[in-house]
Amino acid sequence: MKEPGIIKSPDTLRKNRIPPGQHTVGSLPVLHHGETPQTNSSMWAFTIKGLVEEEKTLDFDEFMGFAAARVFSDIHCVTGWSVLGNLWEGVPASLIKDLVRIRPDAGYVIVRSWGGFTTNLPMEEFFDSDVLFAVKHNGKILGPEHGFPVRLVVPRLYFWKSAKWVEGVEFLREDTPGFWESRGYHNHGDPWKEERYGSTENFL
Ligand SMILES: Nc1nc2c(c(=O)[nH]1)N[C@H]1C(S)=C(S)[C@@H](COP(=O)(O)O)O[C@H]1N2
Ligand SMILES: [Mo]
Repeated sequence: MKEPGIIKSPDTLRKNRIPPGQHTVGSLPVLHHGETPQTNSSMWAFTIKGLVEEEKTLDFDEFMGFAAARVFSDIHCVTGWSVLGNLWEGVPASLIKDLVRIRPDAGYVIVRSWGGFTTNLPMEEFFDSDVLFAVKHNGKILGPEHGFPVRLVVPRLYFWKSAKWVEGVEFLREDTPGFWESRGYHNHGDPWKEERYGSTENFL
């Protein structure tokens, strides 16, 4: 099969690629809340639900049949480290538009991961051309600690939006804060605007 062309996330074309308050590190740290799940691809399924005409669940082989995106991106963790120049391979988020009919009143997406982790995005940003469900990082299958078998990658926002061990997406009318977003992190998370932490209104 022909390799897909590489989509360069727009932030990798900046002259200065390091956002304010960040420093670069050489290799990708491991960071998450809770334990690394012992998942495998035969147990894995991906569900698209919420404001869609018909909910849909795909198994790993069905999902992988759509793997046709390569994205070059930088990573910025809200805790301060950045990793420049990552190559991701997987399924473009925009493919979901071909798999289900999204209702016109949908405006937001919540991404759900194994173990209950969630993160929220405006639908428009979820469908940006550089957002993908990655199965490979720098040419290698994801390690268990980095989200195997499938993780989301949202290159233009802080890395907490890049949910590991992702199991589905839900389309919503109202924006609904995810795991970190309801624990004090910014609802949006643009590293170039230093949208690190939210207003106190976000704290329960
Ligand atoms: N399921 C899940 N995904 C997650 C997290 C998490 O706690 N659970 N943490 C996020 C945060 S804060 C970061 S910085 C990145 C770290 O990814 P890495 O361990 O592959 O470097 O995963 C993100 N995705
Ligand atoms: Mo993070």
